[in-house]
Amino acid sequence: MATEFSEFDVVKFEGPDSTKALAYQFYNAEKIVMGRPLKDHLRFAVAYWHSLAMTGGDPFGGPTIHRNWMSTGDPISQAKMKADAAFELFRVLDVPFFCFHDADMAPAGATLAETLKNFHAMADYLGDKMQTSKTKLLWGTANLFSAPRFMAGASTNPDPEVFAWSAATVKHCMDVTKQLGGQNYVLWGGREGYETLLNTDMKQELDHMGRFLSLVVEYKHKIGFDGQILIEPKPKEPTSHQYDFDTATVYGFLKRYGLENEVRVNLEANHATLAGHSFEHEIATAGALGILGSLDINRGDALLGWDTDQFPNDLWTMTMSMYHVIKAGGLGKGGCNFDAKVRRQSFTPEDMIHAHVGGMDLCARAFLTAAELIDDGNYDALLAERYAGWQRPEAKAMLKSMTLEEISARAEKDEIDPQPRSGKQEQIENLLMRSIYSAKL
Ligand code: XLS
Ligand code: CA
Ligand code: CA
Repeated sequence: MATEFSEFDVVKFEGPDSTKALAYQFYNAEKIVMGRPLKDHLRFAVAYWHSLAMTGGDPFGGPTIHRNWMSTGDPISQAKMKADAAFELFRVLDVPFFCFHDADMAPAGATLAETLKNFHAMADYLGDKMQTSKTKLLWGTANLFSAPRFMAGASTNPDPEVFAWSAATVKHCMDVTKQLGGQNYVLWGGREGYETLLNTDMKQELDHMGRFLSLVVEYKHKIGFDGQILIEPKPKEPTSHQYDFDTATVYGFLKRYGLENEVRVNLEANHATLAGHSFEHEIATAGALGILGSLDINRGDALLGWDTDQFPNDLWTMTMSMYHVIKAGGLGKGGCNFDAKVRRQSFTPEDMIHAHVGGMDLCARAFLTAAELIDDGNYDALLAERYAGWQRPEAKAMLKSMTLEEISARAEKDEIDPQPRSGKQEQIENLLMRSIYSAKL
């Protein structure tokens, strides 16, 4: 059946000189970079929730985005029309992946059993659509935050029956993710945190969250799901404090519950900035700790203090983010999921396509520039020079075998006298500015 996106042609790569608005200037999917096609490095995904389910509503006003499937027929036929539109959007963008929450793709029923029945029916419907589509599933996840039962959290809820409801939902979501060939399963702790410490037993809640995640990992192995389990850090909103605050906090949590070799992170740009970090900081931290999993691509608004989830447009930060992705060994089974929504006034189907084309082109340009930056080696050479002293034998010995007394004795004997050295920040900034803005791609 024709959908809102059916009338659009597939967006094609036309190169940097193209003047066509709906064409890729930089996302040349098949271009070989570092030995592999660009599309296999970036692994772009459309987020079902923002691109198909968002209505443009905000705390001050109702929906502005009205699609055909939102008002025609019963809930299951609406979900099927939405899926038809989703696969048309994927076709137009020529995007290799998508991501979903259970609640985006299937309507809730009156009971848990009915909700799960709807979900499995829609999973079969999506499975059939995937047979004739190039677009695969990057990750699935459960919405454990919208329904009123989750108002005090899911696995951290004081009511054990909410823990059980959440466990059932995640079990079925993992089954469906596996059924559809998903490559990751994400847990975002929407309300896993607190609004006030006054009514919260933090230790108990953390233990429950640790137990829940252990159950997820155990089930993953039991069903032979060979994708990655990912936690998505976010410091606040909707709760005033979320337990998965940032990458470093999540790593501490994983260590505490013995899951650091089982679970990685799905990092979102706007969550990084809400935590007072840059996106590249979070990626570099995950790289350093060996837990980089996947990326949610978007941006916040420096003038607004909340999670605005806008499509990205900052070339500098995206290039440095991609630099750290490459340094961390790439995204592996992860990818770049556009967890981004068009603005309230951008209600046409064409707006949705423009948004993704711009985001994909920005990431592609950033990745190509980062690869070039690494290839020409000038930036890495400056970094290496800064740490060159650690190549000396006495420096290496401090990291390996020497005791504190031996280090002290050597320092005293050699009468060491370290002098301040320039950090070369402005020189590095200039070098990067030239590389980023004058890259010949
Ligand atoms: C919300 C989160 C959410 C997760 C998936 O802020 O970004 O969309 O990515 O539940
Ligand atoms: Ca996200
Ligand atoms: Ca967000």
